[in-house]
Amino acid sequence: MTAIKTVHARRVWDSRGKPTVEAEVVLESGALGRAITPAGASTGSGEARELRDGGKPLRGLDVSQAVRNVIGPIAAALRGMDIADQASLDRAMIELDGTADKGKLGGNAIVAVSLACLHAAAADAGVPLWKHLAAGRRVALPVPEIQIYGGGAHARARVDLQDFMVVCPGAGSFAEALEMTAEVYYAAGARLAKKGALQGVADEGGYWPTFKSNEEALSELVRSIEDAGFRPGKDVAIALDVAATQLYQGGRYSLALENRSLSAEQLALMLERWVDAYPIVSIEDPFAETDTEAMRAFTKRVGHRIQVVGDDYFVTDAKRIAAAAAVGACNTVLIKPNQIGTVTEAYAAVEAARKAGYGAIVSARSGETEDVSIVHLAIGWGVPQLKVGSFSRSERMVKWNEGVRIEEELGSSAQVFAAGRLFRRGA
Ligand code: 2PG
Ligand code: MG
Repeated sequence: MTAIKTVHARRVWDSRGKPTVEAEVVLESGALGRAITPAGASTGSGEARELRDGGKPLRGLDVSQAVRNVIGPIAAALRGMDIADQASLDRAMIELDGTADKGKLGGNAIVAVSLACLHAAAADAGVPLWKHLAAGRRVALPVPEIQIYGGGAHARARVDLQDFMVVCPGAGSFAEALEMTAEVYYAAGARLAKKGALQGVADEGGYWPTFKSNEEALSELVRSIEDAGFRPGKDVAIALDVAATQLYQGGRYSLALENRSLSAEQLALMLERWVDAYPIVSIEDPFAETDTEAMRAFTKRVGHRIQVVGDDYFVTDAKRIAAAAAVGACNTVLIKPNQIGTVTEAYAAVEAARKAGYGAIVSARSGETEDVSIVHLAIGWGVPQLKVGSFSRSERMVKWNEGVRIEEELGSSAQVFAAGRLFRRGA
């Protein structure tokens, strides 16, 4: 056994310039693990609670109490414990916190320590984190889901839908998927600039467009795929994150850009029409986190043709996944460690998805850093897809580049890249 010697934390800054928690775990062997907590903008109400200081400085967003909670009570509880026993480490923090939403110590304090422990265990074993998690199993690179236009809470709702993304069913490798996406990203930027509709980039590095309707984003994305020399749907397909919890007001879905509000049924019909008309292979959070009936009905209608992904709807909670599976709501789960707060619980969500026969996507948050843990989690846990935002800004590129390195290291020992199998659409 290797025991934990010290647990330390400090305030660092995320990609929106907001304070966040970095944790560092040092072992008796001298091995070190470090991790930084990310932050969402379109958050589910069931997420582990971020502890922020409130008050005037830094608009209330400082994390000094969360940092003190790591340096004080969390460090005292974990000191001397076995780094190889992640479940016990996480359980110790959950019990020390004692609340349902981790709000006493802060989900942002706990998840940084949980991930830092995992990194320390891998460092102690002298292997990269993905390898430590894979424990001898053959692994594959995840299929990237990459944003081209950003909207919703990441671009002041300039378009109502949050993420217009691409996946590359025509790619034979992770590296090739990135190369194809780069071509589409450049082509999309060039089209927007020509139209005078390019306002900059949104929080996750996708273009911040001034489209007249949400559907215009879809038709422009199809043209961008063609401009880049690819066949829409065959080589490169579209994935959406509606992030519909953000649009939900008084039981209806508000599309502010188009000045209209839709019932769940009308929204379902619109999305279904889009699935017919555009090469869409995945839709995330098509309805609000509380709208199980709409999720269930929509999955029944289109779930055999496309991925229906739950993000705010599941908040990486194994119990919610099992409950949704029992009624047939969604068929794929987004996995974000900071939504649930510990590595052990995030992995339980991966297992719950597997048990339900659901797909899974490990995902970054809109507020990110240079931390690359999620790339290793996706590979080591055998999760077949990875969502990291767009193809610009280094807090995104650092993760894509980490995947490039791991794919190179794996060489021919990697399992087959699954993009074609996952996303080749008959229609
Ligand atoms: C999402 C994420 C990432 P946020 O909704 O899937 O795109 O956004 O981190 O703001 O919740
Ligand atoms: Mg989402």
